[in-house]
Amino acid sequence: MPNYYQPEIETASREQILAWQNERLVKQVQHVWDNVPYYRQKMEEKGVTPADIQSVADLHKLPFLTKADLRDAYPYGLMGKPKSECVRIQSTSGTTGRRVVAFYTQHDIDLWEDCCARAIMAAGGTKDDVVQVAYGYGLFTGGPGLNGGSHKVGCLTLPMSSGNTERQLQFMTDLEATILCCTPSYAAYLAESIQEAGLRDRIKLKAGIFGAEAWSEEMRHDIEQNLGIKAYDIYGLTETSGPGVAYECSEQTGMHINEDHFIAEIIDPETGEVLPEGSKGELVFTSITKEAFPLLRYRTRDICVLTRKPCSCGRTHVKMSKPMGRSDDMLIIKGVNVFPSQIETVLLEQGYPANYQIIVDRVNHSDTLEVMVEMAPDKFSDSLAEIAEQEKKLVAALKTMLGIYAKVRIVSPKSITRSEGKAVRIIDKRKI
Ligand code: DLL
Repeated sequence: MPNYYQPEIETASREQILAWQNERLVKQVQHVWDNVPYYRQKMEEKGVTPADIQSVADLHKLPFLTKADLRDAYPYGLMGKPKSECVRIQSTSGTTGRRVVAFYTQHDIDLWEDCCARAIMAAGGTKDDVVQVAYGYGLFTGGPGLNGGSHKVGCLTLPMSSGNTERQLQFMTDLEATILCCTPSYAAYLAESIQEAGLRDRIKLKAGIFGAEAWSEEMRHDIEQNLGIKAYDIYGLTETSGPGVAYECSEQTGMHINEDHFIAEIIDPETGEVLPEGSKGELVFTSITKEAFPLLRYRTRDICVLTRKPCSCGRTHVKMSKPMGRSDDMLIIKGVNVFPSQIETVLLEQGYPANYQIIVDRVNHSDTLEVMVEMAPDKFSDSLAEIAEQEKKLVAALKTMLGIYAKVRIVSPKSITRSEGKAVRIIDKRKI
């Protein structure tokens, strides 16, 4: 069984990584120029030809691609290989506009699964593990990606998909799953259900690989405590193949980006200017090995920071911070920028569970912000005065974090709908 910790790649020198990137980028730009008329036209409009791109240092000359381009080119306009050479599509879980559809050749699937296998190895996975994949299967990339990675590592793979919590717990206990893969919100829900069913002693999990949505350090801490595991972050998006673009190692201080497949840049989301290492900005990816959906300079809308500080795990690939929000998820409330992650941090710091909803509305031409959160089990009270006191404390903590007033409503445990996939946390009625 091959070992998917690939030291010659994952701990390669900076010079070696750059050499791979330079060579692959030049090849990829030519491939796109020859096979993707939509992007070729964008290059021509900017007066750029493949001859202008000789190395990563020239990357900034290329035009950006955005989600709007993906929608314009829907469904086949950005395909880099004929349909006859593609074997799979996956699609985003987006709820508005046209779905984003991504294509894969068998080569693309192999590379994608390699990336997921690296993530599983980095979380301590070996062929002796039993991996419960509780991400959705089907069009969503979570299930198929981790499933393929788990096979490559040689783990016994439980392709559960999301939902049916009772069955998840039965398989988790009977088959003694050791690694759980799902969204962090579903992991929190599973932890809650395990507690309620009194199954904690029968759980053999040692690690979880959680991603696909924003989750705070506080939420990580809670999940780790409640399940008795180490919880690793994993990042990716359908447009770049799916999960496994970046993943955490034992240091848990950010996710290593698979730089032999993707070149990452951080840009100013307003001006598009490339920012130096350590700056906070929008993450942009260029895929340098994908054939069927070879996106160049794709703007993710995710806001984060890149760092090349040496990592204790020995991996040399650049690390991205947890996304601090999406530039298009950022709420502007009364003119103030509010990231949902800031609200989550306050709630968890104050000992509330990660079951909350943020409701934004406009009343009499003025924005309103309301945070609904479930009562913490250890703060349970049926005294209205006591609840009002708790709400007052939260209002003050949110004001300190956000700089604006948020109405707080503490509701009874379990009254906010649980999510089996990505959680729906924001209801912005101003858009409705
Ligand atoms: O969510 C792929 C994935 C599946 C990643 C399973 C990890 C695990 P999309 O549905 O296309 O793909 O959504 C991509 O989700 O741009 C981020 O905004 C968000 N996202 C993904 N991973 C993380 C993470 C999958 N670890 C969008 N932390 C991305 C925060 C994440 N946000």
